[in-house]
Amino acid sequence: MKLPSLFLMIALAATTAAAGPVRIIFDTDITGDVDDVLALAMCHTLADRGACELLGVTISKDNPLSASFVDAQNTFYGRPDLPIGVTRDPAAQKRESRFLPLAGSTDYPHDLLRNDDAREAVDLLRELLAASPDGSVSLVSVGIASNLANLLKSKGDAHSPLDGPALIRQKMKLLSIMAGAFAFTNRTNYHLEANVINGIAFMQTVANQWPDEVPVVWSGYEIGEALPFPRRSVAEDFGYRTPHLVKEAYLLHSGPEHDRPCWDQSSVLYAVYPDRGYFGLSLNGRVSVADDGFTRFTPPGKDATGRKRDRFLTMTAVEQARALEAIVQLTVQPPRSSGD
Ligand SMILES: [Ca+2]
Repeated sequence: MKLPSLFLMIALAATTAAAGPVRIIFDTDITGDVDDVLALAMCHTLADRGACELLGVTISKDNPLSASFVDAQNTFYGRPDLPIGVTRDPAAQKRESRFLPLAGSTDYPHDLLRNDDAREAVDLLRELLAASPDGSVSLVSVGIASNLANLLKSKGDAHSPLDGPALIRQKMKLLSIMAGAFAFTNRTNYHLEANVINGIAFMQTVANQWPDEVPVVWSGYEIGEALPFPRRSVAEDFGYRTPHLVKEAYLLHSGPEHDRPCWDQSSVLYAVYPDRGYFGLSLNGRVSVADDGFTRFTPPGKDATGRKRDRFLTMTAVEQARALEAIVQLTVQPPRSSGD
């Protein structure tokens, strides 16, 4: 009995060490579309519930109000000191926003007011990864891939002697990325998705250079498109606080008569609850990004490299209903600090 028990204890200890709350970094292009705001709300809720640890937020597009808005939202959700990094890559898309000016409202006090005062995104990513246990970090990417590409190109520094790919290989367990399209959607089987076409070279760098050892799960356009956030929840479920930053942002972007698809929220939900039956997964294979931005999935056996790093999300009708309701409830849940 003694020997099997010891083995069991060691096995359990190993499982427990790997099974703590997933450590999340949220990489967002929070500018044009509002699903990033709802996805960030979900990240805070999931952290409030102890389902994940939220390490920081990095921003992949260029708008002078992006860091200030994210700090306002983090403060609103009780995390005023959550680190924020912004891209300073001149090739990153500049983008106007209907809702980022809310950062200037006195309704949402916070102390990071200028992007210049935020961290540089790749420096922050490297610091957060270097300080994390091996194999513990899931990166949720819901915008263009400027920060991911620049992380891949990064060299050893004060945070870690490892270069980008080696640091990713050592510290990360998953890349959960909203990008591309992997089914007939938007009336075509050749949908060119925004997170790819607004920075094709960045996404090609990720597809070509991301380490084989760290799985990549792609949420294609078709997944979020099938998850419409209900306008009734926007109207009725944020009433615990007035005004409400998420509700105001949603209404400024989409108005009251639109059910905005939950593209970005799908990648958050999968990263934190990969095995709860919200989504199915394709076979393991390989995603490549063509020069026009089309994402092509090649199944195993048909890929000359034989590499199996990539899968994409699928959804049955049952999974769709469960995923949407989970996303809605995680988005509208009041912050833990609410009512203090
Ligand atoms: Ca986005």
